[in-house]
Amino acid sequence: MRLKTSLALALIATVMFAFPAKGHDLLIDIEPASQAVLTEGSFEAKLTFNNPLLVVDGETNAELSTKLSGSGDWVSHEIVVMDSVLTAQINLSEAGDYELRWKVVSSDGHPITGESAFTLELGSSQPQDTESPILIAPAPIQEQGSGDSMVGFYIGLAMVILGVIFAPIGLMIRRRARKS
Ligand SMILES: [Cu+2]
Repeated sequence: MRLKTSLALALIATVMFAFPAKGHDLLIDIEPASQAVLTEGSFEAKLTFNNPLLVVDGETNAELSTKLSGSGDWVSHEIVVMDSVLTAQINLSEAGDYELRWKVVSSDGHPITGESAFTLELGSSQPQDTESPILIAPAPIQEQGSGDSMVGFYIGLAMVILGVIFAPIGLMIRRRARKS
């Protein structure tokens, strides 16, 4: 009975390892483009991935932050994740070279990160605040069904772990039984 269980778990583990690996999702497009020169401090950053990002119960675990070079402070921005697109409304008042850093959870459940850079050039002739920035309220986006797939993912993961732990124990018990 115990042997059957461990064999079943080992089989599940094998199947899980044989079929999943599609690899992490990839960033396929980023706005502003790497090394872009912007003239407006208020803009929308848009990152497009090759797969819908993982959102569990409205929780994206995604982050996007910028840092003015020379200053040590990373500023994180409000983000919205919609399927495979992450958008962030960015409002910067200081000109200069910026680093951009992002983190998302890939559809396979793994966090992936990346960096980019852009330059903000603000003209001194006219104040930048005349144009009202379009603010997008960060509405909680719920992906229906992703919760179910995560439950499946965790059950699968638990089974793999159980299989890894119990399969050798099962074998040991079998060997000992054979010896005695
Ligand atoms: Cu992955």
